[in-house]
Amino acid sequence: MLQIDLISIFPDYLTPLKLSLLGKAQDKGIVSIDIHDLREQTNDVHHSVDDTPYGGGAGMVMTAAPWGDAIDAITNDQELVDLIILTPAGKKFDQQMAADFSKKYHLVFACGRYEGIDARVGEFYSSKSNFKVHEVSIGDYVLGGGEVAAMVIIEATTRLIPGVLGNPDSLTEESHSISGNNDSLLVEYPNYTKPSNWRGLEVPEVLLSGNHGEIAKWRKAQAERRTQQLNKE
Ligand code: JB8
Repeated sequence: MLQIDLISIFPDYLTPLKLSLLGKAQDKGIVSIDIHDLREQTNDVHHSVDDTPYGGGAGMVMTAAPWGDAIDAITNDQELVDLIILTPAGKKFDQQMAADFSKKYHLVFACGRYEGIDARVGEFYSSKSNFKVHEVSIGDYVLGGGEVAAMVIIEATTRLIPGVLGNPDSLTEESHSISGNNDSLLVEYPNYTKPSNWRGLEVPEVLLSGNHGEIAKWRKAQAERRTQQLNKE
């Protein structure tokens, strides 16, 4: 069973993880997802989690202490932990990373806000023998915090775990079109369903032919044409 913990100052923002496919996967005991409020690790009256940056500059930085206490509270020294720190400065998330994460035991997501988390949190856990620290970004744009990025990573990762998806054939089909490198991802062929004529637009005749060899050939050609179109310029 894959254990996933998320730490955030906006735990309610992560509640979609309890719904739908992932909610069912949790009911089935395939994954376990727990959401933690960082402010539970503070003792001061204002439940502070941030302070001004050393060296000056705009904005606030999240202090290390509540992060360390939160991570220590949900992990132990006898297990392997992959700590994922969301940051625009991280390694770009891709399908290969999702496949790698889907084989882990315990994923802990640190969802920062403001200007991010004191760099010593990643440094500290990197030096522990049972931890791997991953600084990850979901793309070249800047979000307000790590919560949405963590949900993207969890959705892409958990759907690769046997039993999470309704139809495992779609995974097998996908795996043929994905290389480790997003640049060479072969995009899908176009899909059609009933009716065969919609607002005067017909479904390509070959798909109605029942000729599975010709259909496979046509789909491959379509996927290659679309991939070339997507990657041009
Ligand atoms: C503060 O764009 B992002 C991202 C942005 C963030 C934080 C984490 C991730 C924390 N801003 O991936």
